[in-house]
Amino acid sequence: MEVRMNSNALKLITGDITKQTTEAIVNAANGTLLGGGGVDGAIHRAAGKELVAECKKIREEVLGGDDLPTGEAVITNGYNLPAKYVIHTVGPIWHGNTQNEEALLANCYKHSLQLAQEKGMTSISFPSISTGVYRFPIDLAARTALKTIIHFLQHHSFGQVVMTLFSPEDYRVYESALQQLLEKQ
Ligand code: AR6
Repeated sequence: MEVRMNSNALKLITGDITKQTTEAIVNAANGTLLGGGGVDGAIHRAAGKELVAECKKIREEVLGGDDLPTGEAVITNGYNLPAKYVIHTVGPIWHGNTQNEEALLANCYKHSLQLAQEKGMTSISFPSISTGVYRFPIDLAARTALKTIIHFLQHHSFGQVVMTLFSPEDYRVYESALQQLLEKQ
């Protein structure tokens, strides 16, 4: 499914984000930036060892040895990936929406898009942040992600944003959320 917004496009696809050819792909990382399972593990495996080395450097030199806070984003090269850059963001762990999880998830999308635009990029692919190991309910995550992306595309001239959903079930959730949001406009 693809929708146009001003000069921008928002596309939903089913697929593997490590294969995407947009200028940047987004990683659903953890605060350490040192890799993990799920999409994070897949991105690090496909990019090669140089990716974790650059992440370590950012952790030491930019973050003073601390974790990247939830909702923030940093950028590295993509190394062996087709995408030139990886934007690493940390989604919230779901605690029943008692810890500002919706706003923190929106920040992941907003800050990743802002970083991509600051770097002059015109295309980016996102995975479904927080809906795996971090257990954020996918219907609420889909609404939050798509609302944030649509708001950004309505106010900026960017290019193409691709939501890369890993399963047909996840795709259907995002597709129906997008249809509902567009009907409301
Ligand atoms: N391409 C696209 N989507 C994928 C891929 C892929 N190759 N692999 C998995 N997904 P998760 P989180 C989907 O658990 O919930 C890591 O260990 C997956 O089906 O990867 O944000 C980190 O280090 C799901 O829909 O991320 C953190 O510790 C979505 O990506 C923690 O998991 C997100 O699932 C982050 O948890």
